[in-house]
Amino acid sequence: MSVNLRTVYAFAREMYPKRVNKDIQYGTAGFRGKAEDLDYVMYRMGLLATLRSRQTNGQVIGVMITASHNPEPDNGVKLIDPKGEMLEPRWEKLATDLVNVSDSELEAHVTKLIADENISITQSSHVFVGMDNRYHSPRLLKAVADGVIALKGCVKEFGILTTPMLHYLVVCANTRCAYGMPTEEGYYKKLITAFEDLRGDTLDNGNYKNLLLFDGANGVGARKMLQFLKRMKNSLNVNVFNSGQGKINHECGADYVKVQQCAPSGMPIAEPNTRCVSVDGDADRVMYFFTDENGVFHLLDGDRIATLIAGYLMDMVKECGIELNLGLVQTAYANGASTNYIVNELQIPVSCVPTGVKHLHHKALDYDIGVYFEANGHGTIVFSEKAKQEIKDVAENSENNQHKASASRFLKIIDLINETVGDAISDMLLVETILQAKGWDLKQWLATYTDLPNLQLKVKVQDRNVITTTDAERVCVTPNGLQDEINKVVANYKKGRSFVRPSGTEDVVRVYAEAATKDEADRLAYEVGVLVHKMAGGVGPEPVQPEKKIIAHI
Ligand code: 16G
Ligand code: MG
Repeated sequence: MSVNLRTVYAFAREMYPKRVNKDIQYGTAGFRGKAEDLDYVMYRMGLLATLRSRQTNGQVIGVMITASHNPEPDNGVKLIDPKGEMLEPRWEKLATDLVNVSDSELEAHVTKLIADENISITQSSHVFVGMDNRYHSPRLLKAVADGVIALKGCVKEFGILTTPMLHYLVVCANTRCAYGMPTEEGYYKKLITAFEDLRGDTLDNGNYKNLLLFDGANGVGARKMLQFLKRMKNSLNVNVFNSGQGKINHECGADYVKVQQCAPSGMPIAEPNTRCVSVDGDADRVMYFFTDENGVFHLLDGDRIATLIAGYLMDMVKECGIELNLGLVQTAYANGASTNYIVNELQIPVSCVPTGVKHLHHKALDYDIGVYFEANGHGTIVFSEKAKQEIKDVAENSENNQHKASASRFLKIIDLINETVGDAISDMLLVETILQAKGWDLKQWLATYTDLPNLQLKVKVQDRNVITTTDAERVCVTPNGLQDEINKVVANYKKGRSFVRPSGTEDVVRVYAEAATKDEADRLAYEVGVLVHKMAGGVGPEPVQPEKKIIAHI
């Protein structure tokens, strides 16, 4: 097979010209921006995915078109590596370079990339493409597909998918179906079978009631939840809201609920204490919440979900009569109270890593059972082959009937989990399973520990990269002296903790602060915000004093 690279240039010039001169960067969430500026980016990511597939001996690479929790006019693209992981960092850099060359340099650039990476152009290549339900996604999907075709690669379009579904499909295809069938039906079947087996016939249990209000963020999560319900035997009573009539993520979805600390629009006022759940626009984040009888809103975020799951899996390991090393991975954003609870009450080891799914996922692989969650609701659990094998052995061969039964249940739990990446629907089905098993309502879950009050601020600076950090972003290295000043301020607050880091998705520096009371957390965030503004080249006004009402931003 020969590939005429002139078609690469011809397509670019005729159909996907680069009209944007500003350089862009493949960040933690791939490329994101206004949809009308992204056609050339998509086309070039089609090229890159094809080359990555060839470089990995023809394994399937995923390309997801979504801007996740961003507003409707935005879109974006993320590449998925063969094992279902985020694109390797070295290739992120290649993606950035490829997107920023001019149209006339493109052909030569691709030729050089092929030579540098030693890519065999005769190697077959496979690219799976999925998209969210934004109205511009189909146009952008076509651009990705044309990129693949320009390099004579093989493209399979799956249409509208959640991001985690595409991760699942990539892994299934690359493991020759060992992880499941590489089809949308295969995905539903795997999760629903496990969930319904675990759920049994008695749906209500203790304070656990079989009713859930689901906020689909007007995104793909809503559509796919409805597909789940069509295929389920009434095992979970879900009322779906924000199912696509409104704008994606507009006053709804997991990010809105977390940042605004309030219930989304588009949902009825439910009976007090009704269990509610929100997912984000591409359904890879999940948040639980409820409003109590006094009208007070309560959020159960990624930290809570992580503690619930880790505690439950720890018990399951014991019930199987085996020993496995289970650990939890968090970021600096995890509430200090959740970390205390995990370490001191649950006695589970915790690691802290920099923000971004790839860091959490990678660290979680160090454990036999690695639970990872960001406070924003993105997370999952990964099991080592050893863990799976030991549980399977007990399920098949143990002479202790209790161990055997627990291990069989454990295997179903593993099937219910989308190990490839955080999956809002799979996580939700797991939380439902655990709450049902414990007979808990959300109040009981909330009572496990009390969050420390906290606040996040963003500070605009000339160049956010002047802030560099170490120790999983908890310590600021530059500008010189900033960390010392932060330490001095933090020392004045009971249970005070604060850190600053440059955002990977926005042109701002983020400030996080927590302390014993809400007022103190607000004041600490403000004081650290002012330090950043002063010492890191702040532009625009200083952060506003808490007395003048700070609005929380994440
Ligand atoms: C991206 C990351 C998410 C992280 C967030 C932080 C992935 C797939 N997503 O959405 O994990 O929490 O960025 O944003 O890695 P920030 O750098 O702007 O704070
Ligand atoms: Mg998302």
